Amino acid sequence: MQYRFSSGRNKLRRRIAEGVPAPIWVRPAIGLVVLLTGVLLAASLCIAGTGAEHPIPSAIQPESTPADAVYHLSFLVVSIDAAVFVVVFALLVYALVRFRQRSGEPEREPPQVYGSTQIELAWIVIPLLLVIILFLATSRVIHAVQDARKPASAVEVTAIGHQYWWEFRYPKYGVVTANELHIPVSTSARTMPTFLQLLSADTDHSFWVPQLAGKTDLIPNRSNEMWIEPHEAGIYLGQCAQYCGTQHAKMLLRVSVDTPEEFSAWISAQAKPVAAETTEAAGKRVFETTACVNCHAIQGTTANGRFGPDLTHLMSRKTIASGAADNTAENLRMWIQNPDAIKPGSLMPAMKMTDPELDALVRYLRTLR
Ligand code: HEC
Ligand SMILES: [Cu+2]
Repeated sequence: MQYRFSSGRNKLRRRIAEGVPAPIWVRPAIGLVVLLTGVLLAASLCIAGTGAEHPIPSAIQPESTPADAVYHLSFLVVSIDAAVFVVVFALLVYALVRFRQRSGEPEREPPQVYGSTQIELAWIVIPLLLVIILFLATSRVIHAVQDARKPASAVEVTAIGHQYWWEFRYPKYGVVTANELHIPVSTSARTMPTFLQLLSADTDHSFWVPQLAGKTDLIPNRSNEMWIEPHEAGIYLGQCAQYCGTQHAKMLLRVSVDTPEEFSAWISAQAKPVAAETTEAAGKRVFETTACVNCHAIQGTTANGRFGPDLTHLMSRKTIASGAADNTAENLRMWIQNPDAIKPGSLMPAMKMTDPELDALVRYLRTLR
């Protein structure tokens, strides 16, 4: 044999080369390293992207009342689970190391323990106590979230899930809008929670804005309720969390939490119909003489379709097609020419218009502020 290993570090390689099996800890150690790498990688993915520039909605950064209660509860559950994990694994490792078979020792069974009252009691009573703690903490949060009373100052919104977009109605104010929900911030000086009634026009959807609250489904022929009470003004992103068809993934939600002043300004602007006069009469004519009016409403015109989003204040929205594209002239044009170019499988048909018609139409839509 020509193997020449100098240092003790090469003991393992020499043993392998000589056909001596590797020590028994090698495989578990490799497994552990792989597992740890996986866990760290997953954790880094969760943390990455929470920067201000590309906000990824994160349930571990709650900014609203039901969401923070859920977060604190999950923190408690995870801490108890982690403590159990550490204790069980420490005992396991201790037993493995302390009572392992040593070379040279005769092979014999370790002493067997039967019917130890102490041990039996310990592993019945401790888990029982833990389960009772978890049960009480969970039911307290469920009660606080589900049985909250609606104060007189609450804002009421009806959210209706449609295949691939959201309709928001403010019955008290006579406002109908789509995809971008505006609600006021709620401070201790001025409590203004928002109570949502959740309905569906077609199939199951789920309203989920992780930083504001847990998920609640929108189910056909059923009315669900949820409420949110955000403490920080800002934009919160979310999305439909229940598979509802081809474009479920592009059924995004954008919640703008406004100061009370911004909110009332927004509401009164939304409640206004469009002006009767328009500088874009040609585009308006195209809109009113095409099937657009069967699916879309524009308050103050003859268009009163409800199958698609209300377009009265289209330009007050940052995005179109439920967050699928920014609300720019080019995207609007592309959308009307061929919605599938932005959102394949969306329920708006391509309208087959000529270029001049399209241009006029987009110019008209851009006046809907
Ligand atoms: C068969 C019904 C139907 C017709 C006809 C129709 N649309 Fe739509 N439209 C929809 C639906 C449904 C959506 C929502 C699509 C989505 O987000 O998945 C939509 C979305 C839109 C949007 C984006 C609105 C937003 O806030 O996201 C615009 C703009 C629009 N349509 C303009 C038009 C114009 C202009 C016409 C006529 C040339 C037209 N639509 C014809 C059903 C229709
Ligand atoms: Cu959906």
